[in-house]
Amino acid sequence: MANLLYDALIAPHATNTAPFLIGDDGRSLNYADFVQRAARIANVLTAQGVRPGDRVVAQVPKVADAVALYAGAVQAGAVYLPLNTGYTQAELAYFIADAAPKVVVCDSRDAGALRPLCPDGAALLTLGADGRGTLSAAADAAPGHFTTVPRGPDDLAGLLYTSGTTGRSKGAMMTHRNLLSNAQALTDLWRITAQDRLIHALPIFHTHGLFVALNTSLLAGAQVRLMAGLQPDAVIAELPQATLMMGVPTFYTRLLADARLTAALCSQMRLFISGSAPLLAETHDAFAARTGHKILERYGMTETNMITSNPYDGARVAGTVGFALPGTEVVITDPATGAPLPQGEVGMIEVRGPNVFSGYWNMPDKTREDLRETGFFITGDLGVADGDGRISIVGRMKDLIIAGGYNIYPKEVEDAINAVAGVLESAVFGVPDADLGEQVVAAVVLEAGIALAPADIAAQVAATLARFKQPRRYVLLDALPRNTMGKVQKNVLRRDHGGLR
Ligand code: MLC
Ligand code: AMP
Repeated sequence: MANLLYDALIAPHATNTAPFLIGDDGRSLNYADFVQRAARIANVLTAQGVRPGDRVVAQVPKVADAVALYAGAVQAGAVYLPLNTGYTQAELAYFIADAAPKVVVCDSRDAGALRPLCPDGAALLTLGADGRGTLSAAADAAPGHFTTVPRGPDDLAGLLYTSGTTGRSKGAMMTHRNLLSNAQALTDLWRITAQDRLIHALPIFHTHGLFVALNTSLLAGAQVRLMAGLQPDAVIAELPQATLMMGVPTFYTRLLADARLTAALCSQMRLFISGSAPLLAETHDAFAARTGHKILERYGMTETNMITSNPYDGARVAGTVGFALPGTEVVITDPATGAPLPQGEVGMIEVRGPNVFSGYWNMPDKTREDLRETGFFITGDLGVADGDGRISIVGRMKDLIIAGGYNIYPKEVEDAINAVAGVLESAVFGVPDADLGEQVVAAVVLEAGIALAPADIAAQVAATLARFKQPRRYVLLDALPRNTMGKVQKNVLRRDHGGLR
C-alpha cells in the first residue's frame, strides 16, 4: 500500500533541484534536499518510538525544519499536531493530555516548561528560531533515506485543535484523503504551478498556512518565501519577485496602509487570496484601485479544509465567498430542522465532500452533533446562495469572535474570567476593529463587596489564555443585560460598549 499524501506531495520531488523554501535570510532549501530532510526526520521520529497513527506534537518556530517535520511525520505514518506558539502552559497541558503524543517538539527555550506536560514514554525534542535544537541535531546524524510507512485515504495525517462553543477545544481528525483532495482542488482552481512563488507570512500551525499554503505549493512544486510572520518591509521587498500571496484580511488592510504598495510593485503578481475571516468590500475595492488586483476570497474551516472559492477567471465579487469547490457540496438549511431551504433564503451552511474531516478526537458525541450521518458537516456559519450557487456569508450561529484570522470562543474566555476569585459572572463579545476585524471585550460583574480592578482580572486571565484570546477591554457592570429567558444579550452589550475605549 502507498502513502497517499506523501506520494503526491513529497515523493515526486526526490530529484527536483528547484528551490522550495526561501527563508528570511535569503537562504533556500531545494526540493530534493527537503525530501531528504523529511526522511532524516522520519528516521528520528521512528527511533523515538513513533509508530503508525502516533501523534507528533509540534509547537515550533516557523523555520525550514518545522516544515520538514510535518513532511517527516507524514512519511513516518504519524499524525501531525501543530500548536499555536502563543499558547500558555494551561492550554498546552490540555492539548498534550488529550492527544497523548509519542513525540513533542518545542522551541528550545520552552523545553523546561513542556517537559512536565509530556506523557510517560514520550520524547521531547527541540527546534529553535535559529533552526537548531535536538531535533535538527538528531536529523543531521540520521540516514537520508527512510522507507515510507504505508497510509491509506482514511488514515489520519493531521490533528488540529479548534476551540468550541462549549469552551473545550476539540481535535479535528484530518485524513490523507481530506488533505490531498483539497490540495488538488485548490491547486487546479487557483492554477498554482512550479512557476509560482508564494509569499508565506501566515503561521504554520493552522489550516490556512499549513495545509492551504504548503500542501498546494508542494503539489505544484512552487517556491515558498517563508516569512517568520507578517512583516510589511519583507512583503514589500518580496512582492516584485512573487506571483502569489495568501493571507487573512488584516494582511491586506496593513499592506494598504503602506504607501509603498503600488501597482508597479505588484506587476509580477498573479493572485492575492484572502480567507479565514470576512474581507470587507471596501478593502477589496481599495486593494483593486491601488494594485489593479482583485483579491480572491475563499471560505474554509479547520474541520472541512476549504469549502468555497471565488473563481479564477470569472467575477470575484466582493462580499461573497464564491462557489463550492469541485467535489464539494454546499447546502443551506433551516438551522432549526436541518431541512434544505429554497434558494435565496439565509440559513445554516452545511458541507459534504472528501474535504470534510472524520470527526473529533475522543469526542464521539460532539462528532454526532456536528457531522450528520449523511456526511454533511454543520459549519455554524449562516449563508445564502444566489441563483448561480454563489455563496455569501451573512453571520454566524456560533458565538465566535475572529480577530486577525484567529478564532476566539467567548465561552472559553468567560470560563477563564469566571475562575478569577471575586468575579460573579462575565460575558465576552466581539467589537469591530479596523486592524483585526474584531476585538475581544469582556463585561464583568463582581461579587458583592469585592473591589477588583480590570488590571487584576487581566493579569490572572493572562496566566491561562494565549494573548490573542485575552480581552482588550474590561467593562465592570452591576448586572449583565438579560432577556426574559435569562439569556445574556450580547447585542445590547455590543451596542452599549461597542468601542474599544
Ligand atoms: C497577535 N495578537 C493578536 C492577534 N495576533 N491579538 C488578537 N488577534 C490576533 N490575531 C496580539 C499580539 O500577541 C500582541 O499582543 C498584539 O496582539 C499586537 O500584535 P501585532 O504585532 O499587531 O500582531 P502581529 O504579530 O502583527 O499579528 C497579527 C496578524 C496575526 C494578523 C499578522 O495574528 C496573523 O498572522 N494572523 C493569521 C491567523 C491565521 O493564520 N488564521 C487562519 C486560521 S485557519 P501585545 O500583548 O504585544 O499587545 C482558518 C480556516 C480558514 O481560519 O478558512 O483559513
Ligand atoms: P477555524 O475554526 O479557525 O477553522 O475558522 C473557521 C471559521 O472562519 C469559519 O467557520 C468562518 O466563520 C470563518 N471564515 C473562514 N473564511 C471566511 C471568509 N472568507 N469569510 C467569512 N468567514 C470566514
